[in-house]
Amino acid sequence: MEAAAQEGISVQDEAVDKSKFKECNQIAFYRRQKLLHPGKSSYRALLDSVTLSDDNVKFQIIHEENKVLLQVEIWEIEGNIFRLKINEAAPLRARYEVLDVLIKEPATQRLSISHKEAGILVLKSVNEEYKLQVTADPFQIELQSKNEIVLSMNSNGLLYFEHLKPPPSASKTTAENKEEAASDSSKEKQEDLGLWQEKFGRFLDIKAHGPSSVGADFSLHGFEHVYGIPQHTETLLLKNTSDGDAYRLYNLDIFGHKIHDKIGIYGSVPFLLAHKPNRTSGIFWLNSSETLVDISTKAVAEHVPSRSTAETAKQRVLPRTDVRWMSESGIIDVFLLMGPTAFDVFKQFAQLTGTQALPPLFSLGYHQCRWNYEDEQDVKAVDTGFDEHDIPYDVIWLDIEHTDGKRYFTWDKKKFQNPKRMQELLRKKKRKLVVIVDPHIKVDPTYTLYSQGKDKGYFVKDRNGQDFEGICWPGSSCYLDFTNPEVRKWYADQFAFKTYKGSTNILFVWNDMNEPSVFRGAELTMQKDAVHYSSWEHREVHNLYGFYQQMATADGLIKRSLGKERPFVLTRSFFAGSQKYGAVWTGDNTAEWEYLKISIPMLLTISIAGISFCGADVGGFIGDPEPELLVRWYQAGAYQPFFRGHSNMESKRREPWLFGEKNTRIIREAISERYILLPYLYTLFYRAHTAAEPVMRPLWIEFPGKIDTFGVENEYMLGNALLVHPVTEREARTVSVLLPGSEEIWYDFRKFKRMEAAGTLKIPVTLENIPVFQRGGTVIPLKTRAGKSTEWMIDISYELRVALDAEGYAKGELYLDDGHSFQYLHEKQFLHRKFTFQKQVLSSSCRDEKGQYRTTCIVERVIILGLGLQPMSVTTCLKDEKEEVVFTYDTKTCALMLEKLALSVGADWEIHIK
Ligand code: NBV
Repeated sequence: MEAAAQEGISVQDEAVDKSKFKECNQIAFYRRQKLLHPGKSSYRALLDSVTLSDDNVKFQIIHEENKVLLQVEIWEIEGNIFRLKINEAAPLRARYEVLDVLIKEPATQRLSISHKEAGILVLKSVNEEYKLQVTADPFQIELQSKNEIVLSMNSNGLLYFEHLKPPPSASKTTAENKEEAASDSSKEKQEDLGLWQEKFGRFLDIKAHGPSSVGADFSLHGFEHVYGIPQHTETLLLKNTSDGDAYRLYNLDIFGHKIHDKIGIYGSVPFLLAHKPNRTSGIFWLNSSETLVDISTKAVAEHVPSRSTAETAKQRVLPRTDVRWMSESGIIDVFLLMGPTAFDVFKQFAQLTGTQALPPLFSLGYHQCRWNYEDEQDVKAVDTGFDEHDIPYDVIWLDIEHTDGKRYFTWDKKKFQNPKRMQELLRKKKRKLVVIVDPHIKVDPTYTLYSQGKDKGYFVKDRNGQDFEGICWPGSSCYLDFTNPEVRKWYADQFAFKTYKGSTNILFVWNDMNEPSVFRGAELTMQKDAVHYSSWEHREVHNLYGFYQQMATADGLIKRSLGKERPFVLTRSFFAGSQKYGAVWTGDNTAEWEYLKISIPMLLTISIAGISFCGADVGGFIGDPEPELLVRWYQAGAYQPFFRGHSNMESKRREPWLFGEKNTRIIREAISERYILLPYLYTLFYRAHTAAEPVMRPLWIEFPGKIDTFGVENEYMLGNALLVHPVTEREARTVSVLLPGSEEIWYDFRKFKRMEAAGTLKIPVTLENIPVFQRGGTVIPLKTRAGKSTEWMIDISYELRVALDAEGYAKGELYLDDGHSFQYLHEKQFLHRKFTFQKQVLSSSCRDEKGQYRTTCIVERVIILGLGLQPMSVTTCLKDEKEEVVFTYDTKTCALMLEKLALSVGADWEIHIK
């Protein structure tokens, strides 16, 4: 921290101060929007203006008081998605529209007019399943699926649109201006509304273009469970905000953030999911400026239309959730994802923003991080420590101190005299290195990145057109403008091996501080009146800053390998679509039990917002975990997508072997379990990559009809087959586990025992491990043992864990490829196998004929759980060859164990049980 210390920076003291961050009522656009109360909307649709094209439907709406016209456009997008855009019909200047988040211009379908009568326009979708009813006065849109109202917009009359105006001085006569200046009360009022400028403590935000806030309300009919809109330290189920703060989506670096808070931290995805037993829907509010979301669920009497003339219309009381989105600027661009299942909603969101990038296999291993591993010797010692203690690990990380004075892309020459030698050592051990690359650039004319960035005009500007300078780790810093495609290209080129001296192809990257974090800035971030590429103010793009940095970094890693290798980039700040570029983590958590507990709903929320590759710092970043907490955290992390131990500079050393023999053993076992599970995890990532299925899922996704699962956040499903219940209480002797679904059969994943019944069970626990259950009806591919790292495990044989359902049936799959290149994509170098158990036969067949990857690996062990009777014989059949197999059958657990098999992973074979 020396450079920062020289500058007198102590962010660790500075940031915990809550007064540095705004409460909702300190946000001017929020106060302004809140002046509009639910009621009759002032907007009226001009249905005479309707035009219908192959692409969309357009019409205008007018505000009855200010008479400003807004243009409404509605699209139907293939796959049950509707898009609604509202912008000024004739804005004073162009308003910002988010770029680069949608992977392509969505393919549209032609909406047609179903009928039009006075004041009502009804549009129908191509397949006639959906109807969109536009009511003119007040303007309102209702979306129905087969006569069921699913969603409506502006039914609470909260559509809000601040049209752009000339600054007061330009629009008013001098006399008017003088009069205003003379009136203190009017001046105060102006400041309070924060129209042209807004104060927060000593900070002043000058709004060159004046107020430009937008907002709208949506009602979700019949829904009382809503999820999503990360990132907050909050519960999985979104809470009612009626008597408190709204959920804030504004990327901020809040060191020591507290738990159960709706303030935005680090990343935002403005995507909300609503679920009821027969339907899941989603709302994606595509806006990258500061956004607030109010949520209110209530029971309302709804009118049920009569199905026949004989039947009279009824009233019934139904839940309804109202969601009010408020953004500081931009336009209204919202996607309504109609599901109807949760998996459909995930696909629809991925159709818009992309799927999870397929991670290189090593990155699913265990990562060892610390601020900081001091020098080459330290790295070597930690690396050796893992081998000495027989603990698998894949990656060691270097934090900011590895650089020459926080000049990223450089090395501290004293501590890291020969970075290539260090990497060669790691390479020999089949391990990788990740280094941190922050977005701030030290103001130092001798630093190439700075001088080039300056000369080329690549930094974000302040409102006066000078390079914006803020304080961060290196002291005075400039911030690269990643919203500029040319800057991104140049930045990506910095990762070329010949440019980034001392880097090799085992070096991967970590983007931190990219909210962006600006010490001493308002709310510790960049001021909103800073100016980006194409003259857009920072307020428009704030939530996209980290997204763009990760995009450029991932691109750089791909480019340096000439397009051959998959990148790995971890980012702290993110937005919708960040899944395309790598992984995210939840930032600076604390080494306390409550933070372990909240990490589960936080990761679930990020996962269902499209970003499967997520994790929380194992052990808790700030402070020192007691050994029991650390052990429990490893056990939880081993079953979460991104698995990294990390600790703060002021925390004590925390390598897994520093807590006594017993704890070392238990941690070793937890990490080894993770490595054994990798074939399953990698297959899940392939499904996330190809079919947008979240790797880590809330129970309700797998059990959409079971209301008792809707609020569960202390356990989760890993894929469809494993239920994981981390232990998050000190000295726990039992945990209460919900095994959902009355028809389901669950098996203890380690003891093979079939659980007596589904429902809530008290499960005894010891420190040894956490409860994990396999769902009947599934087959999980595993490795038969762990190795020193993923690369050491390529040839290790497989085990199939077959768990039978009530019908004696099970199925599962295995995906594999070289684990690092793009050949799976371009040269079909992958293998996708399918396993089915039915009528006492386990068969292995090809799931995707396109795959051409060859492996010599074998399935060595098969364990079948829940086999009612001891078999007389077991035979393997490979082509025409039949072979009797020796087996053991445990009458207590009803588990059949087949060992010493040699069934080729890539071949079709069967195992017959008689
Ligand atoms: O680079 C230092 C840390 C890093 O270890 C941590 O993971 C980040 O979340 N970084 C924040 C900056 C300083 C935090 C006080």
